[in-house]
Amino acid sequence: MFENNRLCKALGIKYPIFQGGMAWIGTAELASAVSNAGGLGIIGAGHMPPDLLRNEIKKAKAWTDNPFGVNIMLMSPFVKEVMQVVIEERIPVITTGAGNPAEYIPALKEIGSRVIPVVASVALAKRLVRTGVDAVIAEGMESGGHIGEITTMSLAPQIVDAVDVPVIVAGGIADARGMVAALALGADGVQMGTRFVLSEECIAHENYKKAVLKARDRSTVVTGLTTGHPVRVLSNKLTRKFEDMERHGASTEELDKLGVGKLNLATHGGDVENGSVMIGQISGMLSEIKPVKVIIDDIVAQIPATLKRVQDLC
Ligand code: TUI
Repeated sequence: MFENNRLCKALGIKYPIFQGGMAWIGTAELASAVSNAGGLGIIGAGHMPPDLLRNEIKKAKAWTDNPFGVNIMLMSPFVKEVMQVVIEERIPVITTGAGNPAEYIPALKEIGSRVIPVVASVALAKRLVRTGVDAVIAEGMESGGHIGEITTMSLAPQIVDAVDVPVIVAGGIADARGMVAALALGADGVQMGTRFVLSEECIAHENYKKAVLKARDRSTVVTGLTTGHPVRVLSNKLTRKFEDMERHGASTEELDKLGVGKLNLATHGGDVENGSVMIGQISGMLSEIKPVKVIIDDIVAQIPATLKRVQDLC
């Protein structure tokens, strides 16, 4: 399977399955496991200082011989230094999130890295393709963390029609049904975040994983719609406080301040009530923690039956 997939060929991977580059939990442990299982593991640089990122890259290089990527969160205060690290370490695939990476593209292309930004709109996808990106990740608002405004179902085909580079679809995908649906929408591959949180290799605190296991379809909310930084998180004490402050006319600064340090508090501190549990809407479907290899093998194994079901209906 996937022998003729242009994304797999271009990146040297077996399956067109990316692991979302999640801040704090997209570590070398998870990224190397995904790459070893035939997908593309991605270290999430998040707000990491450059030294820490370099350390994660060194670990991942030791733990896998397969290609892996780094996701650069463009709102990070360390973005320039982190770009320098990935260039020095000659990381073959750079994904970006939460902004427009245009100014960094020439330097990354110069060392031969594939640049694959996450986009949440057709306009940004078209603009970035003109600057020479190799593919785009179309991320629907079902995803956890920082999101756009359009659902995967509506965004994916519009981006596929608008650009001539491979499209990876993200947001609401966690099994073969989701993957086949994304491919039907015109995707060349998929990216999953929440599914990989519930893996044995993910280093998230056990309370964080338990919270994801307990989540139902309507357990997440989007905060920050008024500040221009919408973030999908599990509904909890923190989001209720945020909503309360928002209702009482708190300023963007006050609201942004409330979020500082809260992701780490949840992912590592295990405080899933006062911390920020960034997970996607598909968490409601997930009920099992599995090794990364089993997650990927199960999805790939289910693809023929999923396709057959579709065909039998037509
Ligand atoms: O980046 C993400 N998801 C993230 S980043 C993150 S770290 C964080 N921590 C605390 C508070 C806020 C963030 C957590 N989750 N996904 C990729 C993504 N990028 N989704 C949406 C976008 C996006 C949105 C608008 C990309 C570009 C864009 O347009 C920018 C522009 O200038 O046009």
